[in-house]
Amino acid sequence: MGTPQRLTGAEIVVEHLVRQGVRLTAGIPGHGCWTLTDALLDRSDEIRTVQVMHEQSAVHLADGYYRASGEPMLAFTSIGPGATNTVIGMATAYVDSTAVALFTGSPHTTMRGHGLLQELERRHVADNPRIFEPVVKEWWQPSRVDELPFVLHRAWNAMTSGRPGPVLLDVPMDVQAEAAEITLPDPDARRARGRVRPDADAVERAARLLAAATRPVIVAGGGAISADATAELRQLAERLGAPVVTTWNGKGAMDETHPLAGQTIGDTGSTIGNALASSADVLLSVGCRFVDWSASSWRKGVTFAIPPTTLIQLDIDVREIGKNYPVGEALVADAKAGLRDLLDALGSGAPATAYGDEIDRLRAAWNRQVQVKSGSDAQPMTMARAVREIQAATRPDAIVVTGAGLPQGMVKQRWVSRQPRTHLTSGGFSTMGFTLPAAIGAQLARPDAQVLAVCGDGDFLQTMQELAAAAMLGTPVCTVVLDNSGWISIKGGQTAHFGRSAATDFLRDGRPYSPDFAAIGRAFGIHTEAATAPDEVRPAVARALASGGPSLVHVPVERDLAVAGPDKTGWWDVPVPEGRPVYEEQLRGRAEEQHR
Ligand SMILES: Cc1ncc(C[n+]2csc(CCOP(=O)(O)OP(=O)(O)O)c2C)c(N)n1
Ligand SMILES: [Mg+2]
Repeated sequence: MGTPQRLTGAEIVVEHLVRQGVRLTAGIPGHGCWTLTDALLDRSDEIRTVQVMHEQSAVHLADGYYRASGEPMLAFTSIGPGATNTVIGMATAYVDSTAVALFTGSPHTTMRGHGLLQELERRHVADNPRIFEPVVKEWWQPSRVDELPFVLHRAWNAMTSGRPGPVLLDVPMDVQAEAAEITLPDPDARRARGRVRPDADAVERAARLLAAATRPVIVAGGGAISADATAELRQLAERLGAPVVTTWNGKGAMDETHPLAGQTIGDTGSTIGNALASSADVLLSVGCRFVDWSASSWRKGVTFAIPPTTLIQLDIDVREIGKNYPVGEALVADAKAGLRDLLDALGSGAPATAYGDEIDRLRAAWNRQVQVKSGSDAQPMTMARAVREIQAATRPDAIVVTGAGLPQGMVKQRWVSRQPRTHLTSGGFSTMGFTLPAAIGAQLARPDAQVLAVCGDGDFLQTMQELAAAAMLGTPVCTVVLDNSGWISIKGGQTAHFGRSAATDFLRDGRPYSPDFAAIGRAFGIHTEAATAPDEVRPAVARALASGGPSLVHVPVERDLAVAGPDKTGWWDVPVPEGRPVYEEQLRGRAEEQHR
C-alpha cells in the first residue's frame, strides 16, 4: 500500500491510468473536463493526450486501439454535447464487447439540477449518463473525491474482465477539482486475474462428443480473439481435423490460408463456411452470439442446422448460452481456458473425421466464385477487385478497418486475414463512420503496422474530419475511399426487397455526385492518390503506404448493383410489404427460421 497523498480528483484519475499502464487518452476538452486535461499535462511523459475533431471519434479511436492491441485507453469529453456525441461509439463498443473507458464531465455536485450550462436536469439532476444506460457495462457518477479510487478499480475490472465492454465515468467538475488525502489502492490487489475455467465434467462430455464427431466444425467469434485464444483454437482444430469458420468479428481468429480455414459464415460470408457449418454433426462455438447476420437469420440449414447438429457452446457470458440455439453442452468459460481444457481432455490422437478432400473442394469452388468479381478487369472497377488490389499492396500482418457499407462485407468476404487483431470492423452495431477514427486508434496502438481504413464514400463522409487528427499526429493510416456516389449497400437492399430504391443515390442535377475526394485529402495536407483503373490501385496504395504519413487514396468503383456488392451467400430476414418482389420468398423463409 502506498502512503497517503494529497491529490485532486483529476489527479487520482490520472494516477490510476498511469498505474494501469494506460498510455493514451483522446478527446475534446471543454470546461467540464478542464481539470482532467490540466492534470494530464503534468503526466504527459507517461500518458499521451491526442485530439480528435468529434467525440464520436474519440471513442472509435479508443475502440480501434483496444481491438488492435487488447489494451484499453481513455476517451474523454466535456459535459453535455461532447458527452452525448459519444453514444454511437459506446454502443458500437458495447455490442462488439470491446473495452473502452469514457470520462465525461458532469455538473458540480453543489449545483446539480439548477440548470447549469449543458446540464440535462428536467427528469433527474445531472442526467447525461442515463442516455448511456443501454450501451455501457457499468457507469459511475461519484459524488466525493475520496470515492474515486473505489470507483476506478471497479471500472477497470468491469471493462476488462469477463466479457469486455465499455464503461463510463461521469465525474462532477468539483469532484475533479477538489483535493483529498488519498491512499490509492494497489491496482494489482484489486485486479481480477486468471481465466475462468469451465466445469470439468462438462469438458469431459464435450471432449467425448468432439472426439466421436465425423464432421466437427468450430465457429469462432470475437470472443476467441479478445481472449487471445487463437493459438489454442488452431491446435484444437488440428487435433480434431475440424474446419474453423468465423463470424464478422471472429475473422482473423484463424489464418485464412490454413488448410482448415473454413472462412466466414452468414449472408455475406462464404459458400464454404455455410456449407461446413450447416452440415456439422458437432459444432463447437467459441465466443460468438449467433446473430442474424452470421446465422442467416436462423433459417434452418442455410448457415446452421441445430439440431440435428449438436452444439457445444463455449462462452464467458452465461446470458449467451442457449439464447439462439439449444445446447448439447455448455462451457461457461474464458475461451482460451476452455479450449486448453478441451485440448487436455482430448489428449493426443489423430483426427477421426470423414471430410476426405471435401474441404479442399469446397474451398476451390468458393475461390472460383470469388474470382468472378475479384479478378474482373471491368471499368469502372468492381469493389471486389479494388479490395484485392489494396491487399496486394500490403504485408500479411497489415490491419484492415471497415465500417458499415459494401466495403465491410467485401472485406469480410474477400480480404485474406492471417492474424488476430488485423481485421477490425464495427460488426455487431455496423456503425458507419467507424472506419477512419478506429484506424487511427489501431495505428496508435501498433505504430509499426500498416493500417488501412477501407471506407465507402458514405462512411468516410461521416467522420472524414479526422484526417485533421491524423495529419496533426502524423499517423500513417492509409484511407482508401471506395467511391460509388451513394449509400449503395442500402440501395441494393432496397432494390432487392422493394424493386426500387429511395434516397440512396448521391445525385446532383440528376447525375451521380461525389465531392472531390482527392482534393479533400490535399486540403487536409496529407499524401493523396487516385486510382481509376484496377491496375492503378496497387501502386497507388503502395505509394501511399510508403509516404510514411497519413494518406488518402480515392478509388471510384462500379455503382451497378449486380457487380457492386459482396456475393450473397446466406439468408437475411427483413420484413417487406405485400406485393414486393421477395414478399412470398421472405415469408417462406421466415416459416423455416428456427429461433422460436
Ligand atoms: C451511422 C449509421 N447510419 C446509417 C446506417 C445504415 N447504413 C448501412 S450501410 C449504409 C451506407 C454506406 O455507404 P457507403 O459507406 O458509401 O458504402 P456503400 O454501401 O455505398 O459501398 C448505411 C446508410 C448505418 N449502418 N450506420
Ligand atoms: Mg458508397
